[in-house]
Amino acid sequence: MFRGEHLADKKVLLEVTENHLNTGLRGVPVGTCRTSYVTPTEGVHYCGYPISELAQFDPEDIVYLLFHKELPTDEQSSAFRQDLANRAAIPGDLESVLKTLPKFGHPMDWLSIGIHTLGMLETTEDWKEDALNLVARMPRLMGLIFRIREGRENDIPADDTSMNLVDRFVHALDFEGVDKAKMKRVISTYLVLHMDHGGGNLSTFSGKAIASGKATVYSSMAGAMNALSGPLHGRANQSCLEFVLKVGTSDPTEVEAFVRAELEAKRPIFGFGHAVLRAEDPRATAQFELGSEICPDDENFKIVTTLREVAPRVLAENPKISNPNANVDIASGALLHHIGFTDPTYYTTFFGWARVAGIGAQIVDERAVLRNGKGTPIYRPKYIAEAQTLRHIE
Ligand code: AMX
Repeated sequence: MFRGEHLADKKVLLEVTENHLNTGLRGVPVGTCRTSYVTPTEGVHYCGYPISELAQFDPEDIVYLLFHKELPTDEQSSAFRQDLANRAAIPGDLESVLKTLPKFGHPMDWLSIGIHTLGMLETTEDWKEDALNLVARMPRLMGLIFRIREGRENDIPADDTSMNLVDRFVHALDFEGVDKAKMKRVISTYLVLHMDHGGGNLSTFSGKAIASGKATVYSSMAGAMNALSGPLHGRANQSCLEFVLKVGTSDPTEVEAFVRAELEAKRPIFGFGHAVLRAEDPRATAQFELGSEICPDDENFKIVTTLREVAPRVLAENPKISNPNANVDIASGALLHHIGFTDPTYYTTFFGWARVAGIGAQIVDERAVLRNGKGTPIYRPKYIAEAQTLRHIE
């Protein structure tokens, strides 16, 4: 058993009533999750560790945690890094496929197609092998997506699989005139904070549902990325930076007037509120700490810092809003913008890159570990025929 496993929770039964129907399975228990859970005050925990304790770790060690349910020792950590390096080479011509895609398509569609392509190039029919191979190949795919979409298709640096995950992405990207050390730090933190978020969020659930029919890890993950691309799910981080750019000032009085006007116009205050959390998301806190260290004078970071002071106070005036505090998306866009990623349409791809680890680990658990290794059966929730439909059958 790993740290923080909630055996008691497993005994909670829910009597499903008519009120639960057509609510998107909201709150209906459907399974157990071995990688993470979310609490209202401390947010997400990976294998029992609150995310606030993990934010400084390297992504490789957190991938290890999600797959092995324990943090690695130094020895295990270096062996795992070597293992990822051994898996990292792209087994075929991914570049040519990406070069045929329409550049005006959304980057999330590129990500999904890129993952699908990786699956067409090689699958092993072993859940864990495929999940880890995909984790190891993501940095190159991400780098290629950026470069090819931007028209920098020539002179792409050769892959160096001995590099760590983030270095390999930055190497493929090869941006000029940016502070690469800062870039690596922001991306590394971003990945760790976004790797997993319980079992029932839409992309994770969709990925596991697809895998339950024994589609490959790659097909399941491509589907999960399609789910993540929705504006109500992962794409909220794109909307959040667009919102910050719209605020356009860090003056507290003007920000407050802006927030009130948005609420008056019935528009959401992006970066605030949460379905489960009832405090500031520790992932937001970690990103604010990082921003205060690396870019305190960045205009967008100043705006989000003012929003963090002003918006919760204004939102708290509405008793309907369960959590007026900052969520994970508030500061991530400002940080990514600061290190050179100025186009917010790319932001959800970083989210997707991170989630490949958590969703991959959960797919492995559901397919090869749960129910004494037998795995969960194919998903088949029950839908009840409406009276009108029944009349047609008669
Ligand atoms: N701005 C404006 N209205 C808000 C709000 C916000 N930041 N947060 C909550 N509300 C409103 C809801 O729209 C809802 O209104 P309704 O009763 O008219 O439908 C009411 O307050 C009660 O909502 P809730 O129970 O507090 O939250 P929820 O579970 O329904 O929604 C969320 C959660 C995140 C969708 C919502 O807070 C929101 O829209 N936030 C702004 C958008 C945003 O930042 N999205 C990123 C989410 C990050 C994440 O979860 N990963």
